[in-house]
Amino acid sequence: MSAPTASRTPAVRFLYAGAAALLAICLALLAVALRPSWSDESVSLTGGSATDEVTLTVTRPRTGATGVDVRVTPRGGGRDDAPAAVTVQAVMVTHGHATPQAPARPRGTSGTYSTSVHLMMPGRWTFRVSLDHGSRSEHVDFPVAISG
Ligand SMILES: [Cu+2]
Repeated sequence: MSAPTASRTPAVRFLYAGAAALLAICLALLAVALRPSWSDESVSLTGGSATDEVTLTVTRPRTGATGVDVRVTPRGGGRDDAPAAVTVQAVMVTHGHATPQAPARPRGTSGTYSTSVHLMMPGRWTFRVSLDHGSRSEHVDFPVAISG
């Protein structure tokens, strides 16, 4: 009988306000959690071999064409040891497909190279960076999640 008036008590209003605040926090957290799946933010990963530190940047980690930047830093510190040629290939091992090996062209800054690849589908790709040092060559693999 007294339910309508009881639901207007300050305590109940306080609970509603609390629930609304909690819902707002949940939605905010969900937005943050889901953000990478639709953002075009570039992805950078650093790996390397015994002689080179390699940083790979995928400028647009989505299906389609994306720019790929490679930065090579010889661990010895010597600039003379820069690779003669750098190529990038994206491989989807589980599906058995791969992009052609794309030669990366040197850019203005020493040790930086750029190219682009075309990714046919979303999923987990491996970006294989090959460094040709003439007498020896090395590969560094970077796993990158690509969204649709
Ligand atoms: Cu695939």
